[in-house]
Amino acid sequence: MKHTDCILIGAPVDSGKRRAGCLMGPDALRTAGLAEALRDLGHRVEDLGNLTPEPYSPDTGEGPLFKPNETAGWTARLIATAEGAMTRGLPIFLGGDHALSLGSVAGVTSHAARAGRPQFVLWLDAHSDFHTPETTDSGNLHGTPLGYVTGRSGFAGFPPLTTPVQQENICLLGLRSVDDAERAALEGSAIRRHDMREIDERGIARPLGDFLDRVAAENGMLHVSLDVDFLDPSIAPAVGTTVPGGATIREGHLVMEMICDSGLMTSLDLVELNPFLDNRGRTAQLLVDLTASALGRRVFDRPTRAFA
Ligand code: Z70
Ligand code: MN
Ligand code: MN
Ligand code: MN
Repeated sequence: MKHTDCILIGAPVDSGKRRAGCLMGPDALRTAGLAEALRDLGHRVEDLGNLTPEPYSPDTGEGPLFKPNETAGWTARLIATAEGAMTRGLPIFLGGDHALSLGSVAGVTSHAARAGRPQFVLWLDAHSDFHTPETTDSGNLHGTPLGYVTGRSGFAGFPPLTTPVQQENICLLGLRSVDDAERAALEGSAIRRHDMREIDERGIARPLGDFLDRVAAENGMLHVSLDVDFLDPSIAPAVGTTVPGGATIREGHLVMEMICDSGLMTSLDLVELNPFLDNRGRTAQLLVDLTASALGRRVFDRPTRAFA
């Protein structure tokens, strides 16, 4: 097993939606033993502590968007931090809500462009998060990161995007809540998308395996963005937007084990954990266990692989 330099980056972003609590996410993940779990697997772990947003003008509360200026400040800080961390190891962004991915994904993609490699993104989420500030009904910017990083218009006031992620390099897995405007935009896009019906019919390993094969064939960098609501709320209750019918513990671990076996992951987000809503820390603990699976924890030393 290859040893990795893991860089933990606390990103207590809570401006992406109205219900507060994700700001406690990074410390809940630390309390659940994330660094220790990774060190036990033989990895080096450095914890940068918690970031703050770059200075921003106070949000007035006017207009349809919730806290756009604060989120833009976070985006600027996260782009710079992600670019720097990518030169030193594998950054793990400890959220924070999914608005943090405007910055984490834009930053790692800018690094990949400089390295001359294509950036791929695996989005594990009940939602497609493909809104723009012009299409969102809720005004919640955690529903917009994939709109921003693919270069959709409407993000005035946000850092200009240096390198958009190519639509065909994005794979959405776990979808079961997509708004009308997002569905229309996705259907006109080359983004790969797999809803829970497809996962029920085909299993989760085949769509994921096909995507990982493409990343490998193109020598791509792979960013994995894990939203807690990818998982079923019965096993991961600590999330503001619970959507029934999510991934099981076994599907979650299988996804992470396949990612590990591929050797392709270059950065990771753990987002939308709201410890205020957790049940004795079980959601935070599950995220730690899933991260350990993505970085080499397994039942047997030699992996078994049912799907060739
Ligand atoms: C909805 C919106 C969302 C995460 C909820 C929900 C977006 N599409 N994203 N939870 N992670 O408000 O735009
Ligand atoms: Mn999300
Ligand atoms: Mn979600
Ligand atoms: Mn909406």
